[in-house]
Amino acid sequence: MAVASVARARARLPVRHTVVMAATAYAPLTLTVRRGDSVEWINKDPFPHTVTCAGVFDSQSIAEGARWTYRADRRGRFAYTCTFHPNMNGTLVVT
Ligand SMILES: [Cu+2]
Repeated sequence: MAVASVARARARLPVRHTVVMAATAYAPLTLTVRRGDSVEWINKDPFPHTVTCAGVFDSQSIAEGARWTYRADRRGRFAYTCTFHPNMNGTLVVT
């Protein structure tokens, strides 16, 4: 009983992180999260963007003012891009 209580107390609740898309850039450029966390991208530009890591995640088009959330269930270092703006790049690190 006592051991189970300690384990529960040490369990970490998932965290929700935010990446802003503005001026055709992701901020922060690199975000490190723990597996199980969520990341929400918010588009503050007046045109659409995507959050795309081939074979891992793809938001499809995120309209002006819209948001997209990814639950980071897979560990690794994921370079992603916007399919509309190939020089718009970011990295999600899931530990
Ligand atoms: Cu874009």
